[in-house]
Formats: sequence, C-alpha cells, structure tokens
Amino acid sequence: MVDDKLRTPGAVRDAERWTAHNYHPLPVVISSAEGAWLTDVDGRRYLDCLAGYSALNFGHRHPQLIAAAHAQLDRLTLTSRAFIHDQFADFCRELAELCGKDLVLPMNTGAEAVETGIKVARKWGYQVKGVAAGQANIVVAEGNFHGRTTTIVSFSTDEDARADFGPYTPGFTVVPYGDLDALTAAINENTVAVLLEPIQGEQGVVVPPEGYLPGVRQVCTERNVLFIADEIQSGLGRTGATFACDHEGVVPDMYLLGKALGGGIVPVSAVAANADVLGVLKPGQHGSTFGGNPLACAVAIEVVRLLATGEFQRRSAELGERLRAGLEGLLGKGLVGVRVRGLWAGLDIDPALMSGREACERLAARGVLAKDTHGSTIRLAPPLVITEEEIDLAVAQLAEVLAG
Ligand code: IF1
Repeated sequence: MVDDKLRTPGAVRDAERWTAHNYHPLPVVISSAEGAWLTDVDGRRYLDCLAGYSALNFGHRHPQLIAAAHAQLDRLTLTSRAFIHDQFADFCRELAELCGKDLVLPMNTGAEAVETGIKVARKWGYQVKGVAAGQANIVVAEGNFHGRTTTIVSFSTDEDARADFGPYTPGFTVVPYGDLDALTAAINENTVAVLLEPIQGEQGVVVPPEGYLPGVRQVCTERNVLFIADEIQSGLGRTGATFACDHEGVVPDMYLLGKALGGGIVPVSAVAANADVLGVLKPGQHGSTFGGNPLACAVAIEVVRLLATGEFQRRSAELGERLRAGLEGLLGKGLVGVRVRGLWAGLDIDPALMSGREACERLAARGVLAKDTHGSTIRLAPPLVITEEEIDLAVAQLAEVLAG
C-alpha cells in the first residue's frame, strides 16, 4: 500500500525532472545527518555506509569541523590567490607536515588534483628529467579511477566513463594493476611518472599484492620516474593509516588528496610534494579560482589536526578488523569475495543471487545505505566515527539481504 503522505516519491520525481541523468541514485531523499546517520524527508533513518565515497571520514557535521566553518563564514570566505589570507600558510604547512613533504598546492576537486599532478609531472619531465618536448608518458593501471575530466577518462579502462568523450589525450600507457613486471617494462626514456591508486576504490577495493607498492617505489627511484599516489579515496584514515601507502612503508613523490580533506563540508583537494617537483611551477602556470580559499583552508586545517592525533586511523584499523570478521563470516552465505582494509570493504555478491544494485536497494529498505561499484560488487565505506554496534548492525542487515 503506497502511503500518499510520504514526501519521498514526489521529491524523487522532482529531482529526476530537473537534472541530467548522469547518476542513477537510490530513491532516498536525505534531509539531515549527524555522525554516521542520515534522516530522509519522511523521517526514516539510515546508517551511512558510503560516507560520500569517503569524503565523510569524520562523519556528518563533525562538531570541530562545523565550528571551524561557522567561524570562518563569519570572517572571510574568498580572496582568490591574487592575495594571501590568514588561513593559507597554516593549512599548507600543516598538510605538508602530515605528508612529510616540502610544499602543498591546494585545489578543489579530486580530478583537479589529479590534473595538477599530471601537469606537474609532465613539466618536471621536460625541465628536470630532460624528456623530449611533447613526448612525456605516464604509466597508469587497468581498472583505474582518477576522475572524470576528458584527459583523465582518456586513460580510463571503463567504457562507461570513457566512451564517446574523444578525442582522447595521448601520453598514457595502461598496464595491469598489481603486475610489477608489466609496469617496469612499460617505463622508457619518456616516462615521467607512474600514477596509481594504492588500493583501487571503484574497482571494488582491490588491494595490490604485498610488495607491489614497494616495488613501484623502487623502480621509480631507479628509473628517475615520479611515483604519484592517488590517495583521494584511500587516504586520510580510510584504510587504518594516514595514507594507504603507509601500510607498506612507501612514500610517493606526490600525494594526491581530496574528498575527506574538506571534512564533508567544502570541496578541498591538494597535491603534496617536495620542492624539486612542485618547484617547476612558476606564477601564471597553474591555478584555480577557489583553490586554497579561506573557508576551505579553515576546515581542512581542522581535518589535518584530527588526523594528527592518530585517533581516526586507530579507529579505522581496529573497527576494520571487526568489519572484516563479520563480512568474512558471510563467505559462502551469499558473498563470494571479501576485501577489507581498515573501514573500507569491497564485497563480491554471488551474481546468481542478485546484482550489487539490487543488494543496495534491499539494504536501503533495511536502513543501511551503500553503493555498488560494478556488477555484483558493493563497497562499504562508513564514516570512521561508526561504532562497533553499528558495524554489527550493517553486517546483520547484509546477512538478511543475502539470505533472501
Ligand atoms: C563520480 C567513482 C569512487 C576517486 C579517486 C580521484 C577522484 C575520485 C581514487 C576524483 C572520485 C568519486 C567520483 C564520483 C563517485 C566516486 C567514485 F565511483 F566515481 F569511482 F569513489 F570510487 N581519485 N571518486 O575515487 O575526485 O573529482 O570526484 O572530487 O564521479 O561518480 P572528484
């Protein structure tokens, strides 16, 4: 029986009427949120197991982050980089220190950080490494997801993301993810960088073989190639460490950061690298209107300070083990694959049972919101403020969905 007093159906119709259909969202209309919980327009509550694709690592409306935003809103929101503002140096310094790098270049979206990394690597290749003009090449991985610009989708291996957006940007070589020999063989005198997600998010939380990242680090050092780690989704506490690269003691030449850097409040992204790399950029050669704006810096400073305590990394590591135990208990009970790193899980559902989308629809009906990646794979990425009881709740609801 359809309850005609519900506001959701009308709100879903209105959204569909007035927007391009570049997404196929679940028919859930959120009106408020706090911590790990969302409330829809009809007052129904959901446990958030997507966290804005890892942009909400600190939960919805974290008090310390909201307070910083409110305070800055009442003082100064935008200057452009034509001038300096009083939050800028603290943000860049504290983020550089968190990364162990000399310099930070702030942007807004993850794709802008990726594009910045590509441009800096190419310029470094010509001006420092001595690559022939216009010949710079960057090695990337099959199954990559680095954003949606025309250059980035030029090296995507996902036809949905790439088809009919040509002509494509040249200068990229795609190799199988996790295959160090193939990556090494792809490096030549024109290679300026290797660009990788340390764990592939959209591919379904694919963790590379032990030793792969250290091997990439070594070959990049030996061949004078920049190792660019896209930690936009894997970074900032998600995997149980500050960066996913930390798990194998690997330090890339460039960290690409985004999503949670903005605390789930404002878009904030950044490239962190040493001066011998970021120093190739001179005034007028790169930038953006909102990159490094006062509001973004004020929020991101608090994000960096939350991470500096190590509390969220510890929570993610410890609670991630509880999540892993719960999910591995469902292997053979509807799950055919489980990959977990901290509070980040990729789950392969038996395709004979249901698709990832169907599983997410059924989870939503049970008050848990998650997102499928491809086919019958779903990703769980709750805010790192989730509790043990809430993890148990999510696993229990998934078990019920899989049991049919
Ligand atoms: C969508 C995917 C996730 C990212 C990594 C860069 C970016 C992303 C590792 C670009 C962004 C988002 C984009 C959003 C959905 C989501 C996503 F499904 F697209 F692939 F998380 F897995 N590097 N990922 O994950 O950052 O420009 O979006 O700020 O486009 O549908 P952005």
